[in-house]
Amino acid sequence: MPLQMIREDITRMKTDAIVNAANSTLMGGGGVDGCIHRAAGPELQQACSKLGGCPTGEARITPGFRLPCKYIIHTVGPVWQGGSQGEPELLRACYRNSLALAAAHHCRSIAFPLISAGAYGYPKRQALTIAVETIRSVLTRQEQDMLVYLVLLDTDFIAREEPCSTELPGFIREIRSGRSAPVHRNHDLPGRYTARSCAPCILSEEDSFPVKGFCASTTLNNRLAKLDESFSQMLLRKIDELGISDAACYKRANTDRKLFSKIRSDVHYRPSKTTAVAFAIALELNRQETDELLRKAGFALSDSSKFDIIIQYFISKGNYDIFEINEALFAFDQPLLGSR
Ligand code: AR6
Repeated sequence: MPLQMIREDITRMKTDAIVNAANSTLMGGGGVDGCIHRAAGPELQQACSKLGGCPTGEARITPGFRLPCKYIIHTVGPVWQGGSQGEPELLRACYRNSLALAAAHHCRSIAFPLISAGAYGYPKRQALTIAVETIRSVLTRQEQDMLVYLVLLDTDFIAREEPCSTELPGFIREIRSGRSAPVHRNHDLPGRYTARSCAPCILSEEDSFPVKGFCASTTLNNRLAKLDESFSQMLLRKIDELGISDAACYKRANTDRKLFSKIRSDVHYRPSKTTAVAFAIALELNRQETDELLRKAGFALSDSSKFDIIIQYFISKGNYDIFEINEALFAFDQPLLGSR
């Protein structure tokens, strides 16, 4: 049950369920509630009027009507009153109860807005932390796989208030200007372009034989017969060494069972770069091991991409919290780690 953040109007989400930040009458209002009622059509208000309201922290469900989702889950967030009136617990209850209702209706995907972070005045950074922590605690416990989206319209506050935000832009700039070299650089690459290695290789008749029209040397065939450990082999070896379960690993990687089964059953599985990095983070690999795992999937971390630098930054800090990393990637408009 992975968690992804996305910039989108929630009414456009094609998930099984979307969540509405409603008020306790459930009869519609402004903000995301207004958008959802307008897009779903008047049938939604008729359905809501039969529900008899909803107390703060609880959740109710209706069909999606004219929206692309099957269900709308209506939850009522707390009004921010300074934080000492039980607001955090009520906000957590909104996410927990909405996820439980979605699971009870066999939803495989759900999209949340940032509940209470608009008209109800909850400080956005705190609301985001509660959302991420609560969703992640449910997803680590839940057996059933569900894809959870956190839909954020205004994302400036993440870049402004992110703990890493003061350091990360500097880190990116320093690497770009070459002023700092915080990452291990491999200087001992074999001298592939020496005169000797460039000399043409003349094969004798016995040395070569045709493979599908191509004449491969025995040396090449020997090399091909002795392929190094693959990405999936290294991943599974590391899981064994750490003594963690497959499920613990794919959850830490923000991916799901389906993807992991593919990797497990295909020794030559070629992951996307975000998946390969997600597993390096899940296994808490150091920089050298991360490079090794990525190389096996045909990738590298360079100093020329924001994505790569953000990953390097978190690894150099020993911070393997995939959700924090994703918040930073999201704030810098980079692809997120894990499944989507
Ligand atoms: N898609 C995604 N997120 C949105 C959208 C959208 N279309 N529109 C707004 N947001 P709010 P609350 C974000 O005020 O604070 C209503 O009147 C918005 O940027 O909708 O829980 C209800 O009837 C913000 O981050 O909900 C209640 O009376 C977040 O959704 C009251 O407001 C929540 O903002 C509920 O207030």
